[in-house]
Amino acid sequence: TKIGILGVPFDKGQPKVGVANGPDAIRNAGLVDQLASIHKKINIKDYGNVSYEINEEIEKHVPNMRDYVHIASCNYELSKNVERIINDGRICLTLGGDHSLGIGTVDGHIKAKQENVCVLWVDAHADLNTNKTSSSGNVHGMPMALLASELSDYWPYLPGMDWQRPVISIRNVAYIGLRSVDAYERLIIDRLGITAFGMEEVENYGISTVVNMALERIDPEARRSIHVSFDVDSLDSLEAPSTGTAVRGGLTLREGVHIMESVYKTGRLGAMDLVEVNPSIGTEGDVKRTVEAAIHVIMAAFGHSRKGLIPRDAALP
Ligand code: DIR
Ligand code: MN
Ligand code: MN
Ligand code: MN
Repeated sequence: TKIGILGVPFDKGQPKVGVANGPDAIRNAGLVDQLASIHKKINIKDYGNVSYEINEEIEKHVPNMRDYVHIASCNYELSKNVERIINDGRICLTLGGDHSLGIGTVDGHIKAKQENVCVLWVDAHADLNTNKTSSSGNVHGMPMALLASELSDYWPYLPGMDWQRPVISIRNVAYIGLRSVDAYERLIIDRLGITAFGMEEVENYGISTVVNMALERIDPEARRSIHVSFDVDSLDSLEAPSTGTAVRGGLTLREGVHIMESVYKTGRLGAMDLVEVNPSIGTEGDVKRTVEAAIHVIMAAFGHSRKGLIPRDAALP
């Protein structure tokens, strides 16, 4: 397994300070060493943090999209970085930052894999608002609506976003963990028949069946590269309190780990985002618990086994 880590210290998709320090909080807790300990053959390269310059040519304002110029400029750089890391033969692990960065990571993945991608969006929220339906104007509530080809007619012309093509069909997208969905988001999910497993489905079927059904629906032939965009607020707020829009009644850490173990077993993980860890929210203990939860989820994605792994060159000492 070859992994490329990319930090995105970006916080302009939502109003709370601190989420830009998510990537370094996760690194400082020992992410690279822990990943390296999974097995000897794992090869990790940390590409550092993405930086971007404001594109001065972009029209400054799009109605009801806060900090639009930053969003467009950062995601442009991010998409190019993700595309390059995947083309280097690595699974791209992006550490956020707020979830508006999903615009760039999914775009870069799609470009690298010539559209042969499906998306698992693990989140308490659907992130499916347009600038017309959003009541907050926060772009971290909009990335899925920007990515979905079926919704392109609902957007105005977005200056400086012309690179964001091609977009993904909503048929290749599934949600897991939903429990805070706005009225228009629900309307879109129902009208378009989007595969959406909220908490009730997790209760009814169990997490194992839910992940398998989700993957089957978005990639029936089991041949697409899988993009997991994991918002840490999908986890229950007891497991991951240090996040900007925590919602109670969420996934347990075990369920989060189970999702990623199942994805790992497919052998088709192409990119993963771990977003919305905000080290400025909560006590020191809250932050530690949230960062540890994030690392457990990431470790499962790259082959850490709760059963234990036999050494590859297995000979008894
Ligand atoms: C809400 C909250 N649906 C919005 N979204 C969040 O502002 O659009 N997304 N928190 O992560
Ligand atoms: Mn989100
Ligand atoms: Mn969320
Ligand atoms: Mn968010």
